[in-house]
Amino acid sequence: MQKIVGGVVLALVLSWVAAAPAASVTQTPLQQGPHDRAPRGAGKPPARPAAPSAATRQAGVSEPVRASTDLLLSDAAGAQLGTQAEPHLAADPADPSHLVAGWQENRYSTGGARAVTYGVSTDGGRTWTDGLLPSSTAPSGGPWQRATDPWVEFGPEKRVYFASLLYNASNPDNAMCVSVSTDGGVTWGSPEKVFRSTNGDFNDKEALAVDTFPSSKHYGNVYLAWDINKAGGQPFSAQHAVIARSTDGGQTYKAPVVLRTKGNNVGLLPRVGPDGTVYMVWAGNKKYGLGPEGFYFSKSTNGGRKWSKPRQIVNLDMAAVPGLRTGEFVPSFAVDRASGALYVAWQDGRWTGTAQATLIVSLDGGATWSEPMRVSDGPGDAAAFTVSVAANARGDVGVSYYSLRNDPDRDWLADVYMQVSRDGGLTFEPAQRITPSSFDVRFTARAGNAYFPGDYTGLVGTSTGFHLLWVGVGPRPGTEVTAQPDVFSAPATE
Ligand SMILES: [Ca+2]
Ligand SMILES: [Ca+2]
Ligand SMILES: [Ca+2]
Repeated sequence: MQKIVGGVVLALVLSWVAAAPAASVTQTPLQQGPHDRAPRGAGKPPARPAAPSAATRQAGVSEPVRASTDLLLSDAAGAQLGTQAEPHLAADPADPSHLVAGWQENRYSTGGARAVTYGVSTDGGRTWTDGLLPSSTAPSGGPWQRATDPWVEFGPEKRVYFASLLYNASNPDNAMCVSVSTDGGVTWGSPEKVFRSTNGDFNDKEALAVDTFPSSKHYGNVYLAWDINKAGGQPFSAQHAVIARSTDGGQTYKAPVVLRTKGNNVGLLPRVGPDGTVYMVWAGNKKYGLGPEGFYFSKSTNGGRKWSKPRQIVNLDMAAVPGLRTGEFVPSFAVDRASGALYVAWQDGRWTGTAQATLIVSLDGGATWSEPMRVSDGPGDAAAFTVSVAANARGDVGVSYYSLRNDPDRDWLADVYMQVSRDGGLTFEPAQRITPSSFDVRFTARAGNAYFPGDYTGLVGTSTGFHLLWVGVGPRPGTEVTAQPDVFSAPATE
């Protein structure tokens, strides 16, 4: 049931680019299923489950803080008012209480958002300030119609990089862009166009990494990776994996290096190891048009100029979640800054037929990988989805995910959970519930026919613990809109 075959997988792949300006892009519905039925109590919030029992929450878990403030509540451009989606999070390696976030603001159901927003906290996530990323889309004084795929990372000395996909819905113009802040995320420059396409190619799903290791020969290098959906097919003909680098703090970027042209390639995620090696993990397959078969791996030991031949490191038993668009074919990838251990986590259907958080580990720079292990410890029929992994300064490994385990029907009531390993991913402590009460995912934004918290969430390691950033639905006292998605933040420590 959960295993998706053939054409539906293709539709899911294309759903990432369904809002591409190419007129020939067809919005193919996701699986028909329970999401088509009317929400319970349509038009008003569904009945919420009883308040969580204290027993389900553990010491050391703080009350979540709302990080987003609905910057575009009077927006009249047809986007979904008050919706935030797809949050990402970075912590300054030199001061992990300094957090910078990015998310989508007012999501369009047809793809992308009205704007992307940055959030800054200098007190470990207790308080946040948010603002529209300047000069990007119209609401922030920029030329673009839509923004999406926010990705933030710290560089050295309070530099922060915010990557986004900026594009137009009315013409084929789209670009991979990176904005730079030199004051820790308080103010931002205009987005630098790393790579732009106007010929029908569609650039998508970027992620960024920065070398923040002073002893590395490539200290300060910025690496931006993404896929290019090539024009000329039905609607595309290929999906190339590429990586561009900047050696001048994001002022200019070299022409991208092509990692792989064969098959599909999506979800590219670069990470830098303590010796300056750049590692890349992404989802791919052998033949373009088929669904993702596994995760691919490549690395560069000379600052991103040359890359090892991509190879598959693990197979993927893709597990979608009915009615939701989740991170079902997006790997999360973390490097331990001290040991250099590599961690890749995702949702996989191999354990129970339903998505479960899954991890593989490499202790030798990606030469060999552990067998997959199941991390999520909820009931086998409750999906654990949109998984994130991070390592902290103590060498602990954290894995976070949304879970439907508190919904007796296993369909709409979600919580965020966190699991920690103290032994490098060999064993995990029982899941900690991060959300104090379940939220109904049907109040998140719509992407096509699916509810959409985002293709990923935020998770970072701090000095002794972790910090999470996710999209949930919380109480909104004093506003007319009582149920809508917001970005929430919480620490999880020992
Ligand atoms: Ca909101
Ligand atoms: Ca996305
Ligand atoms: Ca995208």
